[in-house]
Amino acid sequence: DVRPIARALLSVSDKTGLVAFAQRLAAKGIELVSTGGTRKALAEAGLKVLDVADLTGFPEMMDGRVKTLHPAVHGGILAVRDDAAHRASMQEHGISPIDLVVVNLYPFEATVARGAGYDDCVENIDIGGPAMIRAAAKNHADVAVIVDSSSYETVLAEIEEKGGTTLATRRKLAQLAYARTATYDGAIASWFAEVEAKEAAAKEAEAKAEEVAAPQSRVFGGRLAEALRYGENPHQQAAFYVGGAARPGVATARQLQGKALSYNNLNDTDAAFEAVAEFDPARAPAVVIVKHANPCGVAEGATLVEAYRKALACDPTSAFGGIVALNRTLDADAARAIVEIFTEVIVAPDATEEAAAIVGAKKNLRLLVTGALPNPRGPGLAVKSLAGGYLVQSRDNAVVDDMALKVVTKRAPTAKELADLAFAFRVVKHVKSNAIVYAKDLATVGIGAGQMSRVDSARIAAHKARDAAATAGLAEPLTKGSVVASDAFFPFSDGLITAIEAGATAVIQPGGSIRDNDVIAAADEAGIAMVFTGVRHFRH
Ligand code: 93A
Repeated sequence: DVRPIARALLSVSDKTGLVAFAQRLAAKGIELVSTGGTRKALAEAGLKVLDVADLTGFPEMMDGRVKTLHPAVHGGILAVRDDAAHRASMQEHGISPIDLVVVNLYPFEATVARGAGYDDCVENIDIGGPAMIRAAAKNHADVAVIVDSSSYETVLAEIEEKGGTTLATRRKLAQLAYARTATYDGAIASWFAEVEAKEAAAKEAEAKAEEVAAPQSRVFGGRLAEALRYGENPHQQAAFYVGGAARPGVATARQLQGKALSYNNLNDTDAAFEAVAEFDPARAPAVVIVKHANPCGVAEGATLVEAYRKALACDPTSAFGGIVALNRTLDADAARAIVEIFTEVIVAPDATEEAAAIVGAKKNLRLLVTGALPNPRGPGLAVKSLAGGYLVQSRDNAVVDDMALKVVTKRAPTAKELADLAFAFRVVKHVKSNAIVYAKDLATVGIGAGQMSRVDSARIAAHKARDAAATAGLAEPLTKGSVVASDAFFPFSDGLITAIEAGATAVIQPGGSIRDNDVIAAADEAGIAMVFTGVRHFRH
């Protein structure tokens, strides 16, 4: 039952061990036939090898989809050698027997595994290869089939020792062959199922998102930008709609890297970028770090990296896992500093190639570029839903530089205090009410947000500043010698007194309380300077 081998057909995608194997076949006087790439590899190694096209009289065609699918190939594999009628057919049609088929398939599984696109996966479904493998395995009585380079040695050994392959070996090879084509087709079927499941899930998410946001889009227009995985909490459905006047920011940003943004990421990134847009990039580089939609550090600096370090120093504990917004093109120095701690999102008008590469080393960190900064004075609508309806208002586009500041105390602020006061008031606009912001040297040093009582916000901000000082190993709290901003008037002097106790030397606030006189008297008594803006910055 030893079958000699006169001709071998080799057609392999994985060319591991191919040349050495073919050399030993050729040494036994076996004629080699190959498809394009395999033939090229063998010819380059100096082997004499026929082209399948020489057998079929057809060139490879249709991007290689049809190369071996021809009677000259399949007749040569399938013909039963001791059947006279089969031999007559070969004779009649000029078909020569193929005694060894060596085929490994287009790398479908690897193509799917590397996340290739749909068309790429489809193109890697091998048709001619499995056809030859199954044909040769069927005709194992006469033909040997190899589907994996791990079988090369066994077959060579038999050829070299016995002058051909034994039936036992050919049966074993046939078994391996069908196992391989079964696994291969299994992988293809699984892939189709996976594609279908993914499409169904995406459709379902989109439908849910449509349902959630349909009333909103009816009222405000806009188009569905993205069905989000969930809302503020995992049990809430959510969608991101964009529309209305184009304003550079989250809605127009290009995401250069990182996984998809969540509902909370989008909300926080918007808050951070709107806040940093208050800082004119022509004046100085500025950085805002946001956590839960509130700034936890804001600073201007001589460079972006300096601004970032100053902003981070305000509340390094809260900055962990935060959103960092910059008012200028992200540069390499700033990028290096930002990636030192865990950050969720970086958003900037642009990023240098080097900076993008540094951020690129952190796979999950998202980098968004917006192309521009929005105009803080620009118009726009702010929308809030309530049970059974919506509240709509024009956005808060008041800017401290446009306000007529009124000194109400005996002492007027110094130039340095005045710069810090304007800075603090710029920040306080972006802090949830009640908002208290301590600032020094154009950096926040304490931020109190979202308290029901203003005096609590003043206390919390001072308390956080003490913590930050302790972390940094400083003897004095950072609020010492700072200025303080309040988003709305102090209704009583207690809030102001708390700020004075924390070390503030100047105050900026809207004014307008019926007890303004008490508050002014408390300021004068402490010798601190106070200015009224006449403009309130509530944000709830
Ligand atoms: O596109 S195919 O399904 N059509 C064919 O007729 C065919 N014949 C062999 N793929 C076909 N093959 C496959 O080409 C083999 O299974 C092997 O994986 C590959 C080898 O091509 P090359 O020799 O050009 O590298």
